[in-house]
Amino acid sequence: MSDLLLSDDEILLKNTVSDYSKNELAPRAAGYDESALFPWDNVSGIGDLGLFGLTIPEEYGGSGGTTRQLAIAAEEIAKGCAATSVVYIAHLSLCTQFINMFGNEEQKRNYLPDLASGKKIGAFALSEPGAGSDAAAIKTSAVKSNGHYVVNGIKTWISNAPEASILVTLATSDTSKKHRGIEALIVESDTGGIVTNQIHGKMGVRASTVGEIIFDNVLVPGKNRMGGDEQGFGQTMEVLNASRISIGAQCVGIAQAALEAAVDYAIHREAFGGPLSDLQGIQWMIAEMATEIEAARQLVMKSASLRDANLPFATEASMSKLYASKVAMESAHKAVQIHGGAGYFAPTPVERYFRDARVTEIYEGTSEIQKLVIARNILKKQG
Ligand code: COS
Repeated sequence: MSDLLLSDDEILLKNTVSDYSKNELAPRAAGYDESALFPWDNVSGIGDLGLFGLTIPEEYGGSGGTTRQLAIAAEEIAKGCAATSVVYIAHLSLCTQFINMFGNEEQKRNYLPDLASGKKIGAFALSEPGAGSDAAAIKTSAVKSNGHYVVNGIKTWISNAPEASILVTLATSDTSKKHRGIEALIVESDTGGIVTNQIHGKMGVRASTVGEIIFDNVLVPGKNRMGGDEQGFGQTMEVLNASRISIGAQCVGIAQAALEAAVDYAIHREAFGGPLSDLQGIQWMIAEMATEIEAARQLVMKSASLRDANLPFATEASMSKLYASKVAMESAHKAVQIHGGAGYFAPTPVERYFRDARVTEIYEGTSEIQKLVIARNILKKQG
């Protein structure tokens, strides 16, 4: 990112997170990829840097930062360890931000400080076996009874679920109302009736643990519902709109790591009597990667700036995620190509970047859902 476009505070943040990512996250990334264990030491380091509370107001234990700052931190974390950036984004951009955006004063005071410090891990429980892209089709039920909601159902592919203490959970009080019957509940994961099973076998971002959560007659206090009755779907859309900026930034981080690995390899690998970097075919790939990464970064920062300025940003956020995930995938693809046979094997990081990038076209709204959001917004404006 050109320093001309960042404020002094943003440059300081970028340099701080970049140093931490290079010195601490990157050296551990291959080990975490192999073990697929939750990266507790990375989480603790990110907590020490105060990054879990970046966009949370100071009165609730955060640092009151901007969406731009979050994008800068997410990119730098992802550059060192994409899996850790998934943990970070699921925790902050989805769970913690949901409570920050839609919780009442009591809910914020109760839950935000421990989330903003990283003392407690948060997760966002939306997807179900029968409801992924079609979020309004969730079946997990929340039935009002004696001041509580009785929650029953199954959530799946929930990032951070095995470690999370706080679950922002979407459940329906009336399936016939579709998206108009959905409640957003703050659920403590040690409540009776909750069983979490880790799901193994991920292609990439393997240290970002994922789980299935089974709710069996779970009693959630009525006061833990956010906003008014049945407002959960609109709230979810707003949280996802904002979080797609963080995912765009994560994609830029993965792509940048792939570019840097490819450049390093091209300079040091000899072929046809000189370094690979002398070959025009390699130079063109590097030029394309660098150009597309910079374009993706600027799109991410534009969406973040719009959000910080309280201007409509949902179209640009979906564009950021759509484009940056494509750039992450294509940059990782080119980085493997530049490495040739070596790039297909684990000792080079590029095969990991290739696997890590793939999910960015799927989670927090597939590329097809981003296109749907973008097209609907454009058509609505001109309709
Ligand atoms: N931002 C704000 N509001 C939105 C919105 C968006 N991006 N998309 C839809 N809405 C609102 C609509 O304005 C409508 O509001 P009203 O009830 O006031 O009219 C409501 O939500 C329902 O919208 P719509 O009829 O378009 O719903 P659909 O079911 O056709 O489509 C999509 C909704 C597909 C956009 C939604 O289900 C979605 O985003 N799916 C992806 C979910 C996802 O990202 N999952 C990843 C798991 S979380 S890691």
